[in-house]
Amino acid sequence: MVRKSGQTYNARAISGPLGFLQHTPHSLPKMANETVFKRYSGNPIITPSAVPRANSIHNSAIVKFGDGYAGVFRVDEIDFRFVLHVGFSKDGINWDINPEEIRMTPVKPDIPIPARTYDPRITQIEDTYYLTWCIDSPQGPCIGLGMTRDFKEFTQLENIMPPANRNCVIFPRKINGKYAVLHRPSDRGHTPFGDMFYSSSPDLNHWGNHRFVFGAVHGGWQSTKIGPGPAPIETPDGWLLIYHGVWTSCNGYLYYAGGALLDLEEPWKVLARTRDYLLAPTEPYERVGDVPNVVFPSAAVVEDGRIRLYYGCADTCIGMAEAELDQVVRFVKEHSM
Ligand code: BMA
Repeated sequence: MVRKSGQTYNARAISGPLGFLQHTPHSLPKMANETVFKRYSGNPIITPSAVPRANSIHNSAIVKFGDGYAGVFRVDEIDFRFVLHVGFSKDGINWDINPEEIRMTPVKPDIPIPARTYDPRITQIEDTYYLTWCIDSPQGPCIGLGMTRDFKEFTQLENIMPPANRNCVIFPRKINGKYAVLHRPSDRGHTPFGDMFYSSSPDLNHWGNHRFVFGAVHGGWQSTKIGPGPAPIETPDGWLLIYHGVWTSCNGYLYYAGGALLDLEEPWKVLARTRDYLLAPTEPYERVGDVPNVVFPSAAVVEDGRIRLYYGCADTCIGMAEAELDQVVRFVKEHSM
């Protein structure tokens, strides 16, 4: 079966338990110790072949949109410009990615249009989709803010965070009457540290009320740094946050996905946080790529009580894993440190 995006090896189509089409590769045994999240058998779902000038496509944002899905994709091009592309899908698996990069219209003429942009997250608040992403500015990485209602016209607002900050995601509703974000201050390089902070704003422009949320933990998969992943998911047990944790081995960084539950009204209060990871780089497409041994969770779509987690694989392509939302919440509580 020929797929528009993604898979290049031979695949057989079968009906999945949810009616999704699943593709079972013939030859690759699963390497993973999977707990709650199960990888989609046709992973990786999007590869650089989906975009004409892509060297890699990874760490991207996906949301429900209309009767399908929309996404903003990190594309590192063959001249190593990092740009964002919009894409659409009927089923969340097969994607049409626009070959042209997104050109945003700034609300003020002096908002700098960045040359290198990466790691977008999208949050829907009412009928508007807010985009946060990392901008490589001459003074270091900082966080940009954009908005769209239709994924055709994008408006660029004032940057949310000055340098140096590399990860930021907006909560899907106001908390105590204010917009709220989780973000991760960093340095100008590959940042061998990093803790997560909460900030809020009355207008998406002025940010304050900064609170420490949680940080790296000595020893293990989240010992070097952590950073927020997809927009937090509201549950009766708190905000479910899927985040990345990094371990420094003798051979460099490895990226994992973990989960936390944060207080609904005071999200800087951590109710639970996994000591066991949710996902580790174990599959060949997660182990081998431009940056080996990376799973980088960046989007979560919840439908009918199930989460589809989209994640960057080895800074090269995009994978997807699924789980029941209540099982993820239970796992985070039962495997909390
Ligand atoms: C982070 C970002 C990500 C990247 C990750 C792993 O600091 O640059 O874009 O995926 O490192 O390489």
